[in-house]
Amino acid sequence: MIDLRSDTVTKPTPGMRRAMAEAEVGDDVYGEDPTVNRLEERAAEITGKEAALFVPSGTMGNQVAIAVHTKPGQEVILEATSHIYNVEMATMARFSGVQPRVIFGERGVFTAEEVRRAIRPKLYYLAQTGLVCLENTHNAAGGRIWPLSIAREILEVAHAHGIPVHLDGARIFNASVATGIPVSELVWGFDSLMFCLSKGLGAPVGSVLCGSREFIAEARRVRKALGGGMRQAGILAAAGLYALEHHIERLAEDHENAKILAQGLAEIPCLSVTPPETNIVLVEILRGPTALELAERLKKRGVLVAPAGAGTEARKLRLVTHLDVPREDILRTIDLFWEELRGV
Ligand code: TLP
Repeated sequence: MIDLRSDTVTKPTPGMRRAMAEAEVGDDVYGEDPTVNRLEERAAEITGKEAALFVPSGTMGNQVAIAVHTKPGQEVILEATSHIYNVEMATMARFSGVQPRVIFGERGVFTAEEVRRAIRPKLYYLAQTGLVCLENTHNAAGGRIWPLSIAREILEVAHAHGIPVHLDGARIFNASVATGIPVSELVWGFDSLMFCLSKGLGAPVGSVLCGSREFIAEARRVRKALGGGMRQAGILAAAGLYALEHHIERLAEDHENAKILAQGLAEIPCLSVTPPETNIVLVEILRGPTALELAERLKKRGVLVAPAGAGTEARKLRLVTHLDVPREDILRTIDLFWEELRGV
């Protein structure tokens, strides 16, 4: 099977498995797992933040950040198609008692002026803005890179109002490799960020939350309260450390493959393809089969793709390139699309 549903499907490489098997471990709830400690130190170093915390998933990283930054009854400003708002099961309401205040961005990106307008005036009878969240790269916008200058303007506006800003940086390494801008620069000024080890970086499990020492100390408490205190987690952290050492630069191959895939599919008359900036290709099916039907047909031919958006009539597919999809599989996928859609 050629699995293009997500970069979350990557399996640990032999080298990564060896690193996991050989990891030195201890009880991380006591702070005694040397490999987890090393991963957290390395993550802090790469992102230029004071401290970091290994968490089981991106969702937990984001939600712990929201819980630490906000108070119940506040609002969180974020984009309408962001992962935190759209795909995290209203967890901010469930666990933090806050409500989203959504801005409809232009392909996932909103402006500092829109943020300024969405910030609530300091009136005692209004919900107060507790946090602003951005997402880089923006998943639903097809792996779009947040323009750094706009991010910096938003940081300035939010901070001028005393409001912290969290970055869902699940794929921040894709943004860094694609732009050549170091991660520490892309996340500069953010009060916290989460990045995923288990997406394009290829680790089996885990994300890292980064921020100030004080923020991470509190995040550690919230992670434990949510059931995210892990014990001999060094086995997983070893995979993360391996990924940070061996799998960052190679993301460029995924980006190149995404471009080739997008160019190939764009030649099929019934498809409209958004040119990818990183490793996510969004394809709209202009006529013929629905996304679900085409995905089913491709599955029978050995290619897995994900219908994007809800509903049986949805007409968008998402294809994500990653470490387990070599160039020949990309070319084969284009051929199979042609075979299914010729004459449509
Ligand atoms: N994204 C997954 C699905 O949930 C859609 C995927 O296949 O892309 N932030 C962003 C931007 C994400 O894309 C994801 C996962 C998360 C957070 C959550 O990470 P996990 O799945 O580890 O909780």
